[in-house]
Amino acid sequence: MSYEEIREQVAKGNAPKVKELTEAALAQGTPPQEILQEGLIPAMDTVGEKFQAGEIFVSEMMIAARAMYASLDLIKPLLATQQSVTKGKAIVGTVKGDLHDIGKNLVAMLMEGGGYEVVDLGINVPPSKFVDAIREQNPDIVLLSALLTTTMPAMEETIRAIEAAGLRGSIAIGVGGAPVTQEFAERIGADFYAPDASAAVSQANRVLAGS
Ligand code: B12
Repeated sequence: MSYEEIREQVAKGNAPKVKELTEAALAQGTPPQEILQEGLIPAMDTVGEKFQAGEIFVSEMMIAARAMYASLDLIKPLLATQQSVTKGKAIVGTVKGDLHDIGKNLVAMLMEGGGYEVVDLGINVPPSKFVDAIREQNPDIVLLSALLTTTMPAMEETIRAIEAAGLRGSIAIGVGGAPVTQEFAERIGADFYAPDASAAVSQANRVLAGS
């Protein structure tokens, strides 16, 4: 098993092969975190770039994503049990109007792998649902994902709703997704932005450590 092989098979969308390679890697004692970081995430990055360049269609992108999930399904339970003490609780969700969840799921997964307890609210999450979840779950961090320029304003709406509910002080808010930038994050009053899932974990660590 090599990571290159996993990346190639994810990009090709060969779910049974990806599952087989993941099983073999795990049987050899490969850390699940590494399969995610070295195999799945770079594979999906490449697929996204190819799509943007017009080299592949959405259908091929979706088939690649399905292959990625064939591996993620095996890795996820292992990531969650690796850590015995949690660093904190995070709520994640894709904002209102937005149905993209591949990136959000990767962030959720790496946060779990990084020692956080994660509550995933799913896609198309209205501001009121984030507010209710914060009341119920009492998280340390709230992570908002958006993949469309037209749903970026829903991130700001969500932050304003959290403020209006008087809950802003107790949590750190992180934002991300392909169209989101550091500058946008600052403008809407988020605590941090990260360009990818592993940076999301280090930013969460940094913000919670108060540095
Ligand atoms: C897959 C996909 C879809 C799938 C989504 C399936 C799913 N379950 O997610 C489907 C086919 C449903 C879809 C639909 C649409 N899509 Co689409 N889609 C994509 C595509 C090809 C890939 C997105 C993706 O998953 N990338 C891979 C992941 C791993 O990357 P990522 O999401 O960016 O996440 C990473 C980082 O951004 C970051 N991150 C993500 N979230 C967060 C959150 C936090 C807090 C942090 C810190 C970090 C972070 O970490 C992640 C991992 O490293 C992109 C093109 C692209 N190259 O981005 C278009 C794209 C996003 N879609 C687009 C459009 C226009 C649409 C539609 C409107 C199409 C239509 N006309 O119907 C609909 C909208 C539906 C809706 N209401 O949401 C446009 C958006 C244009 C724009 N600027 O707004 C894009 C850019 C394509 C394009 N070039 O035109 N889409």
